[in-house]
Amino acid sequence: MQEIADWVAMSPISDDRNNERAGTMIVVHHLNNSRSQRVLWLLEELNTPYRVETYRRDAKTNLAPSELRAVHPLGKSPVIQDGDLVLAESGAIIEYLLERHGNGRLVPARGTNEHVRYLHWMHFAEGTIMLHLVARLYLGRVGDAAKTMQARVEGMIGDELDLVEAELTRGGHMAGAEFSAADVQMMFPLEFAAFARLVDARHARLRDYLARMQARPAYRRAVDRGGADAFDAASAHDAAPFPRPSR
Ligand SMILES: N[C@@H](CCC(=O)N[C@@H](CS)C(=O)NCC(=O)O)C(=O)O
Repeated sequence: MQEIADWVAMSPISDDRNNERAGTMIVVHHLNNSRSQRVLWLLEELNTPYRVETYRRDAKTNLAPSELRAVHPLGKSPVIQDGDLVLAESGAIIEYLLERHGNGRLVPARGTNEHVRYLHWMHFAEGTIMLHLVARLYLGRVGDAAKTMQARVEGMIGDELDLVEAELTRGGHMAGAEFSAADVQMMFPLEFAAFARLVDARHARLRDYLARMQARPAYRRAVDRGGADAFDAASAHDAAPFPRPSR
């Protein structure tokens, strides 16, 4: 396992010009049934070439294999490598890839309402709804002692899904009429919520949105590259099972 101090000492700062001269290709360290699906999907939307290194969750613990710790000290997915750069945290990866390979695509113009909404959903995905979905998953394993907290967390998730439902009346995407990287970032928690059966009859637009996103050609190509995904309606039957959070 790589020590954290060694990893910091490596100064993982990419020198773009050197990478381009060396013709290096982005490597996506992809874990099945995970947030790295976001990165594959974004790269497909951008038509940016990349190589996939696949890791499988442990069939019993559902955790990532220890090999991922050799790539990044936290051992989580996604991680990308671009030349000398090693970068974790899906939101940061998305912003980095857009800056380097986006040429302005998939980000609403600065100074517009859409851009503000884009910022909101980009941060909301990991900072709010994913936090509550993971809390619910863990509290579900505690038993009766966690019931009060679980009800509180479920209430917050319900409000958050209602907010997404309302947002979708304003143009059909997370940041207005146009598809953007906020859709890529938000899909994982929304798919996870649907998988946990938290998306219900109140969320008709959200259900339609999930189907529309999963039908995008770039999303389908990402599944082809990364392998069947437990949260994708079309390939879930071929995916390694993911333990469904209980109610
Ligand atoms: N906030 C991080 C979360 C990273 C994360 O927790 N990834 C999960 C997969 S969705 C993981 O690697 N889990 C395996 C494990 O914890 O062993 C991100 O957005 O990249």
